[in-house]
Amino acid sequence: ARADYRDSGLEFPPGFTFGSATAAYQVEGAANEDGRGPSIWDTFSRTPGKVWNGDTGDVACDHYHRWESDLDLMGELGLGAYRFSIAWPRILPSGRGEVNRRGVDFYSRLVDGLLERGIRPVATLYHWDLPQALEDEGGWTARSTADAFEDYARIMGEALGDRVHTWTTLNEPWCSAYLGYGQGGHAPGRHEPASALAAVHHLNLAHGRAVQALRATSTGSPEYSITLNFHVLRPGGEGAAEAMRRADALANRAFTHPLLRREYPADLLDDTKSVTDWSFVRDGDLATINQPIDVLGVNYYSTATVRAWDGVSPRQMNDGHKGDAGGTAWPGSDQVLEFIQQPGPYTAMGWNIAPEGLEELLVSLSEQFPGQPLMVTENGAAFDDVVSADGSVPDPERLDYLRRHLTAAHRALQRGVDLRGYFVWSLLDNFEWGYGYAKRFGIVRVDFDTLERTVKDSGRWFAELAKTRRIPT
Ligand code: GBH
Repeated sequence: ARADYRDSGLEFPPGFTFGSATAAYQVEGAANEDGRGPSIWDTFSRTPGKVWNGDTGDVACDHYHRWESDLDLMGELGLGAYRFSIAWPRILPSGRGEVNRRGVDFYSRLVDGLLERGIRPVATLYHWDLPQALEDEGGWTARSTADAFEDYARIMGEALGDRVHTWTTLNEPWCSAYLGYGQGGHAPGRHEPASALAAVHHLNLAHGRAVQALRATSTGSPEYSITLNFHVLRPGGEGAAEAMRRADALANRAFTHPLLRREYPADLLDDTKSVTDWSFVRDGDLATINQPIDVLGVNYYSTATVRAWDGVSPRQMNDGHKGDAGGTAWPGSDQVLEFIQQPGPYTAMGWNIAPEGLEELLVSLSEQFPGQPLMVTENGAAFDDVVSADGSVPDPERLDYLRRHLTAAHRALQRGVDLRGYFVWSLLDNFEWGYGYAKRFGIVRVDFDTLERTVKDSGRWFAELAKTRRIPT
């Protein structure tokens, strides 16, 4: 096998899903329309200094109005599935209570539009846009947020559970907990290590409650899933083995073990005992969290290099628009961990390009959790695209990134991993959280002045792959 992962001609099995992914706040816009309530990302992005250039999701890609032509585009690209998220504040403007029918109707039309085009709807209930009213009551540090999420899941199961192909409860609860409540680079922007760990548990609990509620209400036969972002760790110097164990506990096993093994790892509880006593975990919670899932969603972008940080006081991590990679300390443990810059090459995010990390991650997960089907629910790269004189968008670096990671996914398949599909992040250039519109991940370019869409070379390449199931030459 070639060491650079630049293979072509490799064939994926029949039934392997090729799709694209987006998230509500990143693409929809229409922030104040049809009864949508405010979310923590509206508040955060409107707070000066939090997001690059003061960008917000007020308009984003205007997908809320352009959804039909966006679905046409996906149809033209021959994509088999679309992973989108539902904005909780469109359904329940105050997080709980009265349902906003216009919000429900939008997603109902979207799902029908997908099915009409032969594209499977993969719906995520929570991709970070918590209703602000719930944050005002404590957000994910409060157990009541998991109660509200269960009600929201029941409403969505009743509304769409006859048609959705795959339900995903949460996207990357690691980000919600640690970036939202610990590091503060994501909404709601809090810097409280103990709160981050309470958030980890309440997100896990919310997942379990939501699976139960969706199962009770969905009349079709949807699959159930959660999407996690994993840290594929590399040693960064002295004391790195211990730092890697701690980082693996905090970042990976804090989610996989309650979800799939009905336990919090003993070393995690011990490592964090000076931060919290974990008294927010109540009798019965682990059984609730440990619902069988049909597929585990895996988001992968790069590896992470970690070492112990021996500073005297917890260092402030980077602010959001400078990102979460490189030289950052990570609260939430009684030993501060430091993530350091990795060897390149890098994407425009400063994240290192390491396709072998994806193969390693998929193999490792299938060894740790035998029999658990996996799905790559996000993989992709930001680069500074240049539009040609003829209007086309050649993006050879993104195309190369995708080719190498799809080769890695194929190698994992050949090593026996039960991998069901691959979703590219993202269909469209969109609101890249703390980076605003400065970073472009799309296989389709969006001109943020005219909102015009242009399929990039990587998009045509991905369409060819989806059509032939072979990595194009
Ligand atoms: C995903 O987050 C999101 O789901 C999606 O909304 C977003 O647009 C997309 O990715 C692109 O950012 O400390 O060096 O290991 C990914 C967030 C990025 C968080 C990598 C952890 C680790 C960098 N993850 N980061 S490092």
